[in-house]
Amino acid sequence: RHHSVDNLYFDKKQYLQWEFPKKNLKIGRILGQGAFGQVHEAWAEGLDSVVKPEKVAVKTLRERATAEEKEALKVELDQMIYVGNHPNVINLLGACTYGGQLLIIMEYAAHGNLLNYLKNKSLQLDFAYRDATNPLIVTEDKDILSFAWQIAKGMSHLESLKCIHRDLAARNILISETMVAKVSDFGLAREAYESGYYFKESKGRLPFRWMSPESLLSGQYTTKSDVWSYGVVLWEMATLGGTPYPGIPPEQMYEMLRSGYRMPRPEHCGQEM
Ligand code: ACK
Repeated sequence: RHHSVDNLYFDKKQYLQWEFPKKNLKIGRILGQGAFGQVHEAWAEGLDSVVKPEKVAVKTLRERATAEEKEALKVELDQMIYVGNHPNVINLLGACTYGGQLLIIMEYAAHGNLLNYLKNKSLQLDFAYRDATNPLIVTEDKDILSFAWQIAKGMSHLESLKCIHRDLAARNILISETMVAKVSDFGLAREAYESGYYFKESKGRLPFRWMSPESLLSGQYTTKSDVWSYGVVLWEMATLGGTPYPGIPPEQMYEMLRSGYRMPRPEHCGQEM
């Protein structure tokens, strides 16, 4: 009834097409730490016949990674190959698969993740110190409105591929040099095939505040539960990086939602929006 990509194996031929020579890759500093890996900035020489080395992001496993973690990174690469190119999704550029260490080469997002972007904007605007006589309508900000639309387009692309993200949140949206929002982090993503359902079997750390009631209750994920998470992302935008359901402990989330509780309109969100 339900399928996952867990049992996908590497199609060697499909894989060759993405192979990039490791010697043409110059790895730089760590950009961020993921659940089981790390992302470095890097320069790739000869990528797409570009003459000068192109700045890219490279995901690798931490040292002494477990077999499960190795598998998870392979699944992530599978997922990126499957999802293909879209302007609002972090695109795969290549991979190094030889020499026992898997490197995933992806496009570099110069402005980092959306959550940090929002928090910086909040500081710049002196957001917390605004008073009622000088109201600020965050949802009238062109960049923020545009991000909301672009994330929707990226997610719509995933839906068209029957791909469920399962961890959509501002921290998993990256902003490119040219201010394009890109959905990233397919670590948790799963294809749903015909049924449109995915049931999570094992318990990892879960993004409770972004999860729909049915995901919280029974681990059921669909495109519709991604839409719920998208709503929470809109709330993160309207609050310039606030933590959803402030003051509510995660273990009370399900009960609150079940009893009908929903977050109120954020103060700086326009009425119309
Ligand atoms: O904004 P950050 O600190 O920078 O949060 C994430 C972090 O790694 C963990 O995923 C950085 N990161 C990940 N992928 C990319 C990318 N493609 N381009 C730039 N930075 C990235 C990001």
